[in-house]
Amino acid sequence: MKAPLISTLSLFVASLLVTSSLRAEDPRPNILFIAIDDMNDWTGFLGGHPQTLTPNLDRLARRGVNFTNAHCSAPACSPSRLALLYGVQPYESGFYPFYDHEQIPLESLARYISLPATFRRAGYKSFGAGKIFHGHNGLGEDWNEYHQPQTFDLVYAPNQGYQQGTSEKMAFCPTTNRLEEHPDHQVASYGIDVLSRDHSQPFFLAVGIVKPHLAFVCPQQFYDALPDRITPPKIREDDLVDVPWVGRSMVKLQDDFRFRTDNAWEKVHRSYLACISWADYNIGRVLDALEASPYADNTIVVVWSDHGYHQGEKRSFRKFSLWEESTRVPFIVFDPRTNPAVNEPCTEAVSLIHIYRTLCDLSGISAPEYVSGTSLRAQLENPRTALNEPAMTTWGRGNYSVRDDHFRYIRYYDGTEELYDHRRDTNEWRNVADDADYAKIKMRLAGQLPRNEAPLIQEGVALWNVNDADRPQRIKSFKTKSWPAWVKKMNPALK
Ligand SMILES: [Ca+2]
Ligand SMILES: [Ca+2]
Repeated sequence: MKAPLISTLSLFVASLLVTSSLRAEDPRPNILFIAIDDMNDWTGFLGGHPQTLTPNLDRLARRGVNFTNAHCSAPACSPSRLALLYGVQPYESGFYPFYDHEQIPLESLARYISLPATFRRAGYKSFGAGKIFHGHNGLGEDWNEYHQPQTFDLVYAPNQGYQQGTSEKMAFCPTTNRLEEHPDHQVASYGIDVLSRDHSQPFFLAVGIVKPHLAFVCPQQFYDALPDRITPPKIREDDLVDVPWVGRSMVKLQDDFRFRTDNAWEKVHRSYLACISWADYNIGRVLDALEASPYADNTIVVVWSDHGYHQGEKRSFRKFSLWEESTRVPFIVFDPRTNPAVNEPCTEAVSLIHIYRTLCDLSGISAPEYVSGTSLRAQLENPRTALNEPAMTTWGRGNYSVRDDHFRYIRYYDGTEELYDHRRDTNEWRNVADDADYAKIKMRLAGQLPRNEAPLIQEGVALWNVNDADRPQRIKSFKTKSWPAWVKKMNPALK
């Protein structure tokens, strides 16, 4: 009986040796990939709102490189995430509008390899939880392990905040549930669990946080931490008069109308800030777990939001536009193995399309050849390093925004344009596209527009509010080039 025991023991010891020698032979960094849904620049590290409370993300931004001029590839969950996770711009793939994932023909996706799948093929173990892809949990190859949070009915605190009728989605108020019953808490707990395990291979851990996405609801304590009065964003009443009709058609005037009629904007802003703090709290739990783990010195952390959010600017709510509020996003990369040459943010215009190549480069993995973007390794080593390509955002075929360090140029499918000079006009109030002084700048930026446009992948699926070259007939106000009566009544400054 003794011999088998000894051989079992020696096998066990041998396997331990193999495990540790494997680890010694594979010094590649782990990846902690944190996706946030609908978070704009109302964070401490981007300075978009004076009362926001994001201590955990602020600390990460100080330790890593804070990209303060980062932009999404598309201003909606589905096309933004498809671009980032497959490394392909909407005008290259045809994934322009808001597709629910299962509606995309499989053969279209099969042309590409997702970021987690690329890491898996390279010998990483991939773990995912919460919202990473839009509307699905990833295909067979994406994850070794995927965690879907348990669903609890969230109970809204009675007579607090604001709710539009009985809409569960258009709710802006505290919840009374235990913290553990919220999906983001469970998703963060799963991330903490993965970080507490013993890993014999490098890992790619994706944590998908859903707040501050609608409904703007979260635990009471995050409301209590905010001041009594919430500072509103700066809004110019007549901001839309110099915006072309395609741009006007993207504005969510209906939401603004309801919030103003119901005197609800302050409650909306308060709830958005509370949900941002709640997201920060859950991300902080994961970051603390990483710091306390044996992986702290060899794990790259990347945090990004899929797009920004209008909170009344240009009379709009939500995303779905090509302006700064919709395209600008939080984006932080912390590589504990690198000491940046200067301890300051990177102000270069960067696109989230660069994440794919950056993470592959930092991990010594070859990105698939088709993948767009550029590795940001040089900017991580020295945030002052220039990046000579603008950040492109696409919203429907034919509508593009080109953002560089000082300007935003927008061209819609009908040839109409906007140009904003961020050196003087960070709110994008004054469209100078027709100003002769800017002719050369405009020509330079227009020269960056994509030369080819992939056809739309599939017609007849969920398309959301896209007014584009494929469906110019969709927006009535665009056809008639006049505002409906209710808009004129509500917004006399627009005429
Ligand atoms: Ca989103
Ligand atoms: Ca304007």
